[in-house]
Amino acid sequence: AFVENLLKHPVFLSNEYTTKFIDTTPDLFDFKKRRDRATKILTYIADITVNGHPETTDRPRPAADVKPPKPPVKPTIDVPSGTRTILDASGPQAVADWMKDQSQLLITDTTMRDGHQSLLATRMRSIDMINAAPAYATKMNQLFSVECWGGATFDVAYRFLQECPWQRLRDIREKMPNIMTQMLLRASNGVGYTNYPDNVVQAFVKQAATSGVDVFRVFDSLNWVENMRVAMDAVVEADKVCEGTICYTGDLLDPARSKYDLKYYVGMAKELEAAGAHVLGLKDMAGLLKPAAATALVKALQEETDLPIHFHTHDTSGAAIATVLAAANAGVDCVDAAMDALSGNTSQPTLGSIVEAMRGTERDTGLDIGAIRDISNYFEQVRAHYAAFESGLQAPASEVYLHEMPGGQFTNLKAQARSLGLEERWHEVAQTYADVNQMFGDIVKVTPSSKVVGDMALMMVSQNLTRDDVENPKTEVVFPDSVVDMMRGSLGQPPGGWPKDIQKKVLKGEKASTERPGAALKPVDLEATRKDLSEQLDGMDIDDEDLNGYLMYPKVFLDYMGRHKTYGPVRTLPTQAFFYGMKPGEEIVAEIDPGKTLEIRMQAVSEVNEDGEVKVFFELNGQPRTVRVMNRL
Ligand code: BTN
Ligand code: 3PY
Ligand code: ZN
Repeated sequence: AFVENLLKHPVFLSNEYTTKFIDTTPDLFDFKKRRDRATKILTYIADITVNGHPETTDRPRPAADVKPPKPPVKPTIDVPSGTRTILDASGPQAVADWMKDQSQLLITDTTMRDGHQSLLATRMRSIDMINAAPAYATKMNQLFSVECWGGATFDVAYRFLQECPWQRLRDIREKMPNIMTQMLLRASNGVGYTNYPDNVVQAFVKQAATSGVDVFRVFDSLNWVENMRVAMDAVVEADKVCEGTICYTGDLLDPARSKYDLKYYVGMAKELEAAGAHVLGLKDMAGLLKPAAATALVKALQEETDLPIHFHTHDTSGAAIATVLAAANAGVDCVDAAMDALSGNTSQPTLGSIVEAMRGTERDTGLDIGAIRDISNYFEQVRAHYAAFESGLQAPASEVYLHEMPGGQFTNLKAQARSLGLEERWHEVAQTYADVNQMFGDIVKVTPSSKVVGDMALMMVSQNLTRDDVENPKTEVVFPDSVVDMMRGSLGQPPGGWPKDIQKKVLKGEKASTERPGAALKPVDLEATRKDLSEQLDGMDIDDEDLNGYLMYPKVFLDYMGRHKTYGPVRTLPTQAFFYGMKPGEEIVAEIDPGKTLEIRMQAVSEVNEDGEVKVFFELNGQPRTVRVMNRL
């Protein structure tokens, strides 16, 4: 074993060693069986081939003849300049000024974040994004930004996709250096579901900026600007674009929903401007903003603030493009859209169709429809691999104006309802979600407040409770923990505060806080946490990305690291192999380091032996390799 270690030691191989090398290189004596990355990846493939992937078992399968997606061809030209060129040369205020000065309708492509979050349960893998990035860089350089990080993608990457979200960001950034990347940040809730201490939010923003985020869309799930300042200040401090964001809810033109009227939104916009936003985000997460309301709202926001406006919506109703065009005609500076193949329904409106609608007008986007088709055709092939995560949603529906569920929550809640046996009662869930909203005082519903409303609605439907039952002081109700927490003030304050009666019933005498939640949370000792984490991981060096991942999601991160030790860099596998393993005779390539590729050929799978083990025979870069795995079925 010693000689083996010596012969493969990089210093030994480099010939740059002295006679002291053996004495000063203790790892030569490290004979613990450390499996190499190739063996780990083969173990993963063997395991999935034999046992299946837990997330795709019992779900619809991709078509039998599905082909690996062919990345869009990128022209052999130098990477042209894009918005990132402006940010790097002149800073975030220059980006904002430029947005206002130019006349094109700017577009953010959301395919790599909200698009798949809203259509495919956030399951798109990094490799499928990174393969599109060079084509974006060369053919889509007129985009304002590419939203490719934040929201639910952070958690899902570690938890379900067995990949590091930071690496995704760095890889996209490297392959698409000229267009600004964009992330969705839930202000003090970071990319999680609860308030974090201020210094954790600050450290997270700093790291995201360092790893490659250019535009931070910062929102609060109750529209409480007080709870956004820490995150916004950190973005400004990092010299990145701070998009202070209003979440739109209700119906601007309905006098019966006067809580969220023009005055309310203009007031919030002014607060965000005063708080240092470079850009004003208008986030219509459920797709409730109707065309006429968009006209009125965009005009008012433009008259009352000096900020460029960036509009985000969802096509759940099928009417989103009408709203986008109304906003564009009213002078909105930038709009969000998803590549055609990942657009529509609960996702963003269709990028190519917006480009065509604007063509030849004063606000022509300048984007190349041929390039859009190439990239969309690629994503169409990508999407075919994620059949297991499709929601089965058949059509847009005006019911969204009743329930007001965010696009990112809709299919999720529907799946949760299914798992509780409430699928046939979905329309009741939708009505109850609306009732809960009114009972809670008509609040903004977006992660995490939307999850709280969803938890309550599912509880009520499954226990056959109506709003009257819940509000009746004589009825005993066991509220979900998330509801108790929200009424306590842990997510902050909604406009006008919580309705007193329901709050009293939920809290059973416990006192609620009206302070900013972060003010009550002790700062985390970052270096002590790093040390503690290192000890939990056998003394591994913990860099700032890992530390911040752990601070957001301690358990999810540790589970990820544990699996990483067993399975290695599985992010490099093609999606088909990742979710379904391989078939005898099949061959794939995985690039585990730049230029270091594994050519993997699956030869055969043995019968199960009496110990329940299966042997899987591979050829790895031409050499035979056998892996044993347990048959767990
Ligand atoms: C520079 O060269 O310093 C900045 C160039 C920026 C070009 C931007 S990218 C989006 C927009 N659309 C265009 O066609 N050009 C600008
Ligand atoms: C998220 O926070 O993940 C959202 O998409 C909210 O719209
Ligand atoms: Zn959204």
